[in-house]
Amino acid sequence: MTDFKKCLSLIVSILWFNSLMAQNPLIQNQFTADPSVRVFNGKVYLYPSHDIPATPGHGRAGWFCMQDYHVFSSLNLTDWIDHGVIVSQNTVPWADSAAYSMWAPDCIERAGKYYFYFPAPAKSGGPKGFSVGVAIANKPYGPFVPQPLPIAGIHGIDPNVQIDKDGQAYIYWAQGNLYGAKLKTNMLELASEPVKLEGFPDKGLKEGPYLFERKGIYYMTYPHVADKIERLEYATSDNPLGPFKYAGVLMDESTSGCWTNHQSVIEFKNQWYLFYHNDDLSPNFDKNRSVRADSLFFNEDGTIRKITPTLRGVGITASSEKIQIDRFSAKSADGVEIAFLDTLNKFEGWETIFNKTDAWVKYSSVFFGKKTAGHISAKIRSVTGGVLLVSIDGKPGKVIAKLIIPKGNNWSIVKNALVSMPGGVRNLTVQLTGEGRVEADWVSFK
Ligand code: FUB
Repeated sequence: MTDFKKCLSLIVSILWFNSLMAQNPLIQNQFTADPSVRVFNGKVYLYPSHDIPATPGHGRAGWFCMQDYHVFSSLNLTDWIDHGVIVSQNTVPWADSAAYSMWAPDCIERAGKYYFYFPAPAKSGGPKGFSVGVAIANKPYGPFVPQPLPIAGIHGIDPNVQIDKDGQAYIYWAQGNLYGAKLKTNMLELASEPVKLEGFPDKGLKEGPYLFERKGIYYMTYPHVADKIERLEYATSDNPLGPFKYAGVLMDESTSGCWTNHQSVIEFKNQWYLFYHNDDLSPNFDKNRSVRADSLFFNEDGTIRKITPTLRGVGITASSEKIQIDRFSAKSADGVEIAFLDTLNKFEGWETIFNKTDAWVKYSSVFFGKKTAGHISAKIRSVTGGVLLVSIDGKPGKVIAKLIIPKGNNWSIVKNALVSMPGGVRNLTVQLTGEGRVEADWVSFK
């Protein structure tokens, strides 16, 4: 495809589908969990589970409730396009359409076809527990055609498929422990007897296997209940089916208490990333989860540095977008609160509340165009009135704008000329000067 056609197809897809921009969590207009992320043809595709709240007659209250899968794509890890539903419990011939248990999926490409793997309980008369099905498409975003039957020989959840350098495909899944087998080249049938993978901690639930290879080392990543809730760990091997050797913790247990976590790892444009989930948009019910991403780094010896979850996440934010400073990279020790804009509709997102002199938040990696003059605008309110200083490259750094917020109870858009318009990718700091209480939804530069 020529560059012009690629550009046109991106514009068309942005107009036709839902375009979303977010830091962490990545998708903020619906719940997403169990991210399996792939790079296909230079684009990042996110295949998550789709949590929904159970309602009478639809799913079990207080438990996971999932009836379908969406796929999302991104060229830059900041802007995501929702391509809509690709597989639903109502369209899989063998699946129980009343189960609401379309758990963690995966997708892989082979010879120009895309194979989407998903666990689900079968209709009555079929195998008990979870089976794993496959749906096939010619494009990463579908349309996907579900196969008439699940894969024979697999009973469990959280399928993960990898194709090794020699072309051999492997499928992994979980059933308390982690299991694996070879797949035939049709990607639909097992080519070897399933084996229980060895080398992981004996005690505690393990699920969500996700294998990747780097420099000849096979990394098996997985959530594990080492204590009370899941944390992310990894083990390594020189063979896709092990035995593996426990290598450490990728991410500690969620500080908000989300019981599950679930991960995938990709390299995109020479940077490695961990995708995982937490309960950001549903802090009181951890079965309605949201997908996040953070950068992942290897040590010289091939071990992975433990990842600290951030709100800022990954990717570069254009200065002309609404910059959600509540997804900060750093903040002052006190004087900053983050709150939902509307506790009855958490999909509205968050606001930053500055309530102490000199309180600040830093938001990294904002891309400024090459203009030499411009304006800042911000959605803001302040019951006391107050002044925010906006600076780059430090705290306070070089001040580029001052926002004088009049006293009032309502949100308004406050606008001011910039002292100077920076260029390139810069780190932004927003700081309260003097006394007062100022609430900010976003800031933007034009
Ligand atoms: O999303 C349902 C289940 O929760 C997944 O299959 C597990 O990995 C856990 O995240």
